[in-house]
Amino acid sequence: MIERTLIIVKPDGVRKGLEKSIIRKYENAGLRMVKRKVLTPTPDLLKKHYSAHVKKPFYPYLEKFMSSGPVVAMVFEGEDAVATVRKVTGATDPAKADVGTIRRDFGDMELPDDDRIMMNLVHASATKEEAEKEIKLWFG
Ligand code: FUP
Repeated sequence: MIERTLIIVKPDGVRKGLEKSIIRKYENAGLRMVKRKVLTPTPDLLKKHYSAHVKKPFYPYLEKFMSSGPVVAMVFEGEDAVATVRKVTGATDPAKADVGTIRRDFGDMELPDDDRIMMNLVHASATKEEAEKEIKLWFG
């Protein structure tokens, strides 16, 4: 089924100049970018985006990291876009992500500024429902 999903190149991905390489990974998986915008997310937007995590002990560090600079929010479209994007993105912890995935190939073994959060280059919607909600939140 043709679907749409949300990708966010996080501040670490932008600072490392990885936007184009990341886009190419998704394009090589047969998807195309249909929306793109650059912004520095506000705490209010992040609390909505990470509503499932907002009460967790690591959340303040996650918010600080995600609002530390510009991110690139994008919508990708294609066959089974949600699952395809998650596969190409790789596991949450870059050290556990499969070879060939974005988080593994472009991630590094450096310790993050704050060791309580994982800086893993991209966010990708986990389910079709989450994708629809997140696209509305980030693109209105
Ligand atoms: P993912 O769906 O792979 O982005 O991962 P989650 O929704 O589980 O987590 C969202 C973000 O919170 C991750 F990208 C990294 C961060 N996180 C941590 O830093 N530590 C944790 O224990 C869990 C999540």
